[in-house]
Amino acid sequence: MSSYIEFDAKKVIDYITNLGSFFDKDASLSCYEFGDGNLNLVFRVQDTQENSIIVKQALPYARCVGESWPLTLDRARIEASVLQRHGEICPDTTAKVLHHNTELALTVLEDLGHLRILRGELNQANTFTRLSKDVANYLAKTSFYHSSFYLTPSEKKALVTEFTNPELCAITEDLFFDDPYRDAERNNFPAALQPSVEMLRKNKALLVEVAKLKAQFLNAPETLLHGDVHTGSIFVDAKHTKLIDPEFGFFGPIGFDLGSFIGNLLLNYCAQHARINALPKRRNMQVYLLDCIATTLSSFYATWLELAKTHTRDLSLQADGYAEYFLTKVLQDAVGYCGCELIRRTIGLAHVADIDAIEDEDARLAVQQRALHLGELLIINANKCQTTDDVYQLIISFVN
Ligand code: SR1
Ligand code: MG
Repeated sequence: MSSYIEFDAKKVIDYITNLGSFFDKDASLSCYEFGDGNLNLVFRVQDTQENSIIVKQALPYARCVGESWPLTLDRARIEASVLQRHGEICPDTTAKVLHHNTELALTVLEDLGHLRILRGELNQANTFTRLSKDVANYLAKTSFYHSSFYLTPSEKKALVTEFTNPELCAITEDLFFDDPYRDAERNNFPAALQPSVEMLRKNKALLVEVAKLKAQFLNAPETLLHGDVHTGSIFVDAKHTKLIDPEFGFFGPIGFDLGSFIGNLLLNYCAQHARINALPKRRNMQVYLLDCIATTLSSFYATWLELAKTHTRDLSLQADGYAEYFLTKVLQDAVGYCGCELIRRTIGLAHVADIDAIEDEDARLAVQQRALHLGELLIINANKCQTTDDVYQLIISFVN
């Protein structure tokens, strides 16, 4: 029988005290819950000497909707295991797991409270020079070392089983690929956007491309993905970039995480049209975001190709030209998933503060129209891209 119970601040303190691992024996501990995400409880436990840890517990339902949306606790095991595996490859860019209890769906993590959540920072027009290189390095290395280029077929198959994550994948399958393209109860957009949404749904070429992207998501266990690389899953400061929250992790298409990240940068790009009135300042921020996208693409590609040339263990996949062929498909997938992210964050269930916090209704609507249209254009043109430069040129030809 499961020993799961939902924790409150007092139970967290008792649990951490019993573990006896993180604070002095006689430390006076305080704890508060501050989670504002869609799914989990998040507590900070601290002593009086400025030592602190994070305790994250999965609830048996989606927090943002309530008990009417039951959700597997297994996501906590997946999240801790992805963090551990990705952390072995990229310790500097992955939040550190200090302890995990699968029965309680509870994970103790390093406290990253000295850093800031990237989404909030971009919304304040704060920029980070390391961001794109760090994220590209994380995405390239974690995806290469969990791919068939590096793992033996039997190692990979065992991991695909270990990281089977059907309930969380189902959320993405529905919210990312289905709901936005039909009348779904969970969709969320203003009535004034209805004509644009209807136009989008009538675009048959778009629906075929979305079907291909969904099929790829369902059928291509290329690597162990983070599964939810949005700008709320990244802590930053001038010297650090740390990825958190890979509870949607599973073996899926490599382009998915890359596309999600770029999609979130583009959501911010669209939002800046309404967030910053002064033109030079707005342009500077938007140029920064485009630079970030260019660097993420080129750095991801260069790192992956170098790893493929020097560390591919599968004999057939070492064939001259195969890595380049494979990466072209990854880039095309990324552009498509990027477009899907723009669309689902605009009209689906889960939005972004970048857009939703724009107070002026008309300005917000204009941004939503931009994001929707950009998403559509990227999806239907994704397959024209052969190189990272093609992807960048495609993006800058559609943003303005
Ligand atoms: C019910 S979960 C909604 C969204 O939040 C997560 O961060 C994922 O992006 C998911 O699609
Ligand atoms: Mg999350």
